[in-house]
Amino acid sequence: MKVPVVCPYCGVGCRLYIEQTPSGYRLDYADDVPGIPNENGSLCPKGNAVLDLLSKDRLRKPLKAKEEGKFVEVSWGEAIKEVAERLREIARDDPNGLMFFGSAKTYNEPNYLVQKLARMLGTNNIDHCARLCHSSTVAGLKAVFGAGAMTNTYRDIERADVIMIWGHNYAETHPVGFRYVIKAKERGARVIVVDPRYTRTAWFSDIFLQLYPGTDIALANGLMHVIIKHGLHDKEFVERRTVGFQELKKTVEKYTPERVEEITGVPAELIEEAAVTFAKAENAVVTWAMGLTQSVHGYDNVRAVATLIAITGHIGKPGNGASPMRGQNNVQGACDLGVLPNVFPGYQAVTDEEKRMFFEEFWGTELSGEVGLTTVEATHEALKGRLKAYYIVGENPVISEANSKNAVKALRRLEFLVVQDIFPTETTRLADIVLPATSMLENEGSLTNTERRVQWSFKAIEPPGEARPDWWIVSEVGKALGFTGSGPKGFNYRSAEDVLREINACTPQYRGITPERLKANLAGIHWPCPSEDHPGTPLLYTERFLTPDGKAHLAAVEHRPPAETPDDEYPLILTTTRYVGHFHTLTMTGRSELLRKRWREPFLEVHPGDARRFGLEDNGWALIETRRGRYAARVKVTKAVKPGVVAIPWHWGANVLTNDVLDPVSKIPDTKACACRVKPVGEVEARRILEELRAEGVVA
Ligand SMILES: Nc1nc2c(c(=O)[nH]1)N[C@H]1C(S)=C(S)[C@@H](COP(=O)(O)OP(=O)(O)OC[C@H]3O[C@@H](n4cnc5c(=O)[nH]c(N)nc54)[C@H](O)[C@@H]3O)O[C@H]1N2
Ligand SMILES: Nc1nc2c(c(=O)[nH]1)N[C@H]1C(S)=C(S)[C@@H](COP(=O)(O)OP(=O)(O)OC[C@H]3O[C@@H](n4cnc5c(=O)[nH]c(N)nc54)[C@H](O)[C@@H]3O)O[C@H]1N2
Ligand code: SF4
Ligand SMILES: [Mo]
Repeated sequence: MKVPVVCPYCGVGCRLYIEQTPSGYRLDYADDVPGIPNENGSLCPKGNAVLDLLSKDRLRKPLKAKEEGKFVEVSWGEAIKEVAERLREIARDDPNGLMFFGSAKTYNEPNYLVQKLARMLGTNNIDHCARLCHSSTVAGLKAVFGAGAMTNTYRDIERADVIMIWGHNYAETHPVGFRYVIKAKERGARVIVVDPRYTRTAWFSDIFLQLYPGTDIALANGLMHVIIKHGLHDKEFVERRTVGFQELKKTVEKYTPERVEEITGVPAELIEEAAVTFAKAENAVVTWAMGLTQSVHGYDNVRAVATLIAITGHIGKPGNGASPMRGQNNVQGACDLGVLPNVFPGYQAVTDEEKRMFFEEFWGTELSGEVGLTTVEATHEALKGRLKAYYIVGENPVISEANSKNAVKALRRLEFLVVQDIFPTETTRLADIVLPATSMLENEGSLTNTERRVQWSFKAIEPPGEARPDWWIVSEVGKALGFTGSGPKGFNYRSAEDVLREINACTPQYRGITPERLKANLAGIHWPCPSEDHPGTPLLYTERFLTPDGKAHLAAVEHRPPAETPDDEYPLILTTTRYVGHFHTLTMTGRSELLRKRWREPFLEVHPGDARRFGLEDNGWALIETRRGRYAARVKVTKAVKPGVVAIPWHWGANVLTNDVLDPVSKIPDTKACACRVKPVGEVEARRILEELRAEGVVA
């Protein structure tokens, strides 16, 4: 029997089938399900390698540390009891001594349960990797449009006449979704790419705006300057559906193409051409990702781009929209279900008395109205000794957090660390208790892709050893903590379906998205879906925005330099990127022999002029240093990067270099621009440096 699952990697949310045969599990393409993002069945290299997750070194039994990194196997009963006792002890003293991490790598149901557990224990200290990712989108879009999600679907991208791709290496990071860009191009659509690197996505561009990292606001303002100067904004839309135009006009007046060229390095004529092309398009979509969001100005970056979309009226109708491409396969769902320090499920603010009273009644306990800590703030607090314990579900901050040496120090300072994962990782190594979870292919549940499409994924594979579903583990901890009330007042669940029914009852956007409906419809349902007879909402804002007055709030924001700019000591800008064949911290793709062979190691991309200046040779080794650390990598001399900029994929541990300075609103760290210096180093020395970092436990 072919079992339908959803790919456990990225936010495109491709479907595939897994079939058990006498010779083992087999992957098959879901080319017979109309309406899904990969209708023709296609998958990318990671999707094609999902069966490698059955790798032999999976976590199979709960583990208890004797000393750092040395574990003994324990029973589930013993592990759960210990976790509950330690959490209870700390919570009794001060619930805000605890920090919880949900996971964009597991289903909606366990995510709902982790935040419920944190909140029932009395703290809103709960967050997840969205903080390092699209937190500036969530905050920035909320300010402009009233809500933080993608406004349209992939089909709208296919229908667009102009697609602007901003700080998003779409072809490598959402490869199957990129098919919609190619289809649009085949129809004659024009593609504008904004990136400091000539990426695989830029190969497909008609207009390429190669800006310096961290200068996005200047560019967006320059585009708006040209549009307003030529009167190409959508006057009727601006009048009827937005507020703040006069102030915006005044602010962008200063951003002449010539001045913007000076700041961004993008030729003035190209700024003119891009602005006119975008504004004149009948239908246009802007997609964006980490190049825009991971900045100390991330919140303002997103507001500037959202404002550009609003003044041209490219929103709220088919073939148009604001498309932040969500990264992890269920990061949208984890945000929707309140794995954030400021909101309950459904983005209901913890500071809103009425919402809090609803959840107090629903869960039957008193709740905190104080906004909790975000991920990187938690690191800073833990370093000061103000946090006592972390419960981490499905994250690997030792490799993924900016300035990772700090993250490791913080984890080592804790009194108690529990990590729930499917593989041993650099983070489980520091844990007191490790809880073995089943992979998403080995249990069932709902998850939400970047288009707000909620899909059900079925259990296709038998889990290894004693690994258990994430929802089961969290509910066992909940019960052991004494939350044994009936219904929503406790953690007595028999299945993921039970949990989804509780989500239906307290999350307005998911009210009509029941397990029965999802199981019967493999293409899923787009939230908001307010009732069981509602078809779901693929396109947002057709009539009004979700701001209190229903209008888009245009943002007039000024360009400011990045947190760190090059100087004599650190003369280059370092940015961090991804490869199509690897996922994040390599815990999953690193176990696929095929992917590992094809994408063997990270390459530092350096412009030929900079290579000459700093004595680097193609395929030789470089030592890269920043104010936070040093790292070694092979060199790729290429004109793909702008002079003055070097780029490296972070999968293997480049976060020893990056800057953990935060955007003041969204609290995202600036992982896309910091100052660095480079020099040649011999292979033996390079490998020694990497070995040293590995021994410290900060690189993969
Ligand atoms: N293969 C693969 N796919 C993935 C992932 C993965 O790890 N591997 N991760 C998933 C996740 S969680 C996410 S969030 C997405 C991320 O998807 P993307 O955001 O597309 O990935 P990145 O390569 O991190 O960054 C995108 C681009 O930003 C550019 N950039 C750097 N600095 C700037 C800047 O200052 N301004 C602008 N405009 N651009 C800049 C970089 O050159 C890079 O090409 O991918 C998802 N898909
Ligand atoms: N320098 C730099 N740093 C970055 C970025 C960047 O562009 N540059 N990007 C940032 C972004 S966008 C993101 S999203 C973060 C990602 O940061 P993380 O979320 O920390 O990275 P992952 O490697 O995806 O970690 C997910 C963990 O979940 C585990 N896992 C997988 N499936 C399951 C499951 O079903 N259950 C459980 N319990 N565990 C599971 C995996 O083995 C893995 O250890 O990194 C951020 N860090
Ligand atoms: S595009 Fe994303 S969801 Fe689709 S197969 Fe690749 S990793 Fe999986
Ligand atoms: Mo992400």
